[in-house]
Amino acid sequence: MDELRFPDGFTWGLATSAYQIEGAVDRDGRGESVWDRYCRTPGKVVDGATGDVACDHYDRFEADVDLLADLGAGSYRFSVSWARVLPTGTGPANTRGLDFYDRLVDRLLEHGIAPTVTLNHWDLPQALQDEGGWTARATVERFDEYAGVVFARLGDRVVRWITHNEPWCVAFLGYWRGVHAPGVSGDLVAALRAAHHLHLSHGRAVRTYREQGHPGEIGITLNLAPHSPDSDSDADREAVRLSDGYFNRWFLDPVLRGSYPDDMVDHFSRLAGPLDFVAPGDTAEAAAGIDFLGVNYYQPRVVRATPGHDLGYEVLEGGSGGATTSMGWEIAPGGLTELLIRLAHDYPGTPLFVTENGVALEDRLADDGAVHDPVRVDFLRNHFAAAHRAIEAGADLRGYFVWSLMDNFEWALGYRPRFGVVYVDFQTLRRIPKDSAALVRAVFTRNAVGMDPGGGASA
Ligand code: IFM
Repeated sequence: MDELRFPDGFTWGLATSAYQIEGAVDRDGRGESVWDRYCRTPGKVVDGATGDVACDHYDRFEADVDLLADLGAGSYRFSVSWARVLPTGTGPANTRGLDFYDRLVDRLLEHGIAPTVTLNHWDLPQALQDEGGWTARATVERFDEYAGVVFARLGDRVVRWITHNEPWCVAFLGYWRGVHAPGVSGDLVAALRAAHHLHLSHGRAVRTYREQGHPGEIGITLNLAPHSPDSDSDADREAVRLSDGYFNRWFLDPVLRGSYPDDMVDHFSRLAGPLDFVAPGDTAEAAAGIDFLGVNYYQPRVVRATPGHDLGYEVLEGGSGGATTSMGWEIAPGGLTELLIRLAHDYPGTPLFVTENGVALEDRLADDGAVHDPVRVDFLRNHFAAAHRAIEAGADLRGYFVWSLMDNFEWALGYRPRFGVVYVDFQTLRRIPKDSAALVRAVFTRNAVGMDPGGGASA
């Protein structure tokens, strides 16, 4: 077979997030976010990079929407900056901040591109962090307030909402490992508390959305990964159970089943003490009934039992030793098929979207003025095909968003990893579509991916 056709109505799109592309951090009344503060903390971000300018999308959004249209995107996934809308995280809305997203939504719709909007892609207002951030239960109310303001302004036109992006990263990288904002290190209880408040706030925001009565749909995006043991030993298989519980089930179960997994409650209670921040009824609220689950897939996790490690196991860098990206992530399209089939099996009845998938490479502007990224072309084609295999196996996959529309601020790694299908020259901010942009255009416009190995960017 040399062409894989996707179901009619399948959604194809590209994704970004506010702090990674907007810049304009001090414009039109925007408040400080935890990432502004983290970037200014010496030693936290490679090269001391910040999102102050990023891709200057705030001033260039019209041309960026033209680019999306040129790529044939049916939808665009972007996030709203909480600190633009509520500069201190609460109180009166900043109209000028909301106006920006209003213009962006209208511009997308003029081009026939459906807006998919994430409310929390990590940039919590710093004023709320000063009150404890996601470890404070009051932040649940603040998120619900923020969500309600944004729904009220954009809800008539946004077709798809995502409450949180990758709460695992917010909770465990931000409040335990300290490698993301707000940079809290060594406190597992804080991370578990943060995760719980993210779940609860998700449920509250879903309820608010329903109460406001908008026409679109709402879900959450989780970063998920299939797992395998490094060896057949009982210890490595046990490590897989724990790592899957920590990375996948701790986030899937509350929002889709209304409870935390028993084995992981035992495990975390042994490591961190009683989970007394979980009040009766909380997990039922978290499972507010979503319309879809967003899945961000980048690589599988290969796990080895490691006595003495703080979790009792470690995840092997580079996975099983195959090809890797410039960030050292294993390239494994089969993992996407496995993950989607597992979700369809373990959490039946939930429509799925791949809300992020992509690859960081060291792209360069060539002498011919183009950016040739054959590894990304192959990567995307093989992952699209992997998604197609999952659909054939019964997964209810409704859409696929490529990360990312353009090179951008890759958090603590600064601007070195390039994920875009559009190259950004960070000196001039010029956008140059890479070869992979041609593949994306061909696949998006034909709703099919060609698997002819010599086919390059052909659909
Ligand atoms: O850039 C990030 C994005 O913000 C969240 N998901 C993973 C991407 C690549 O690391």
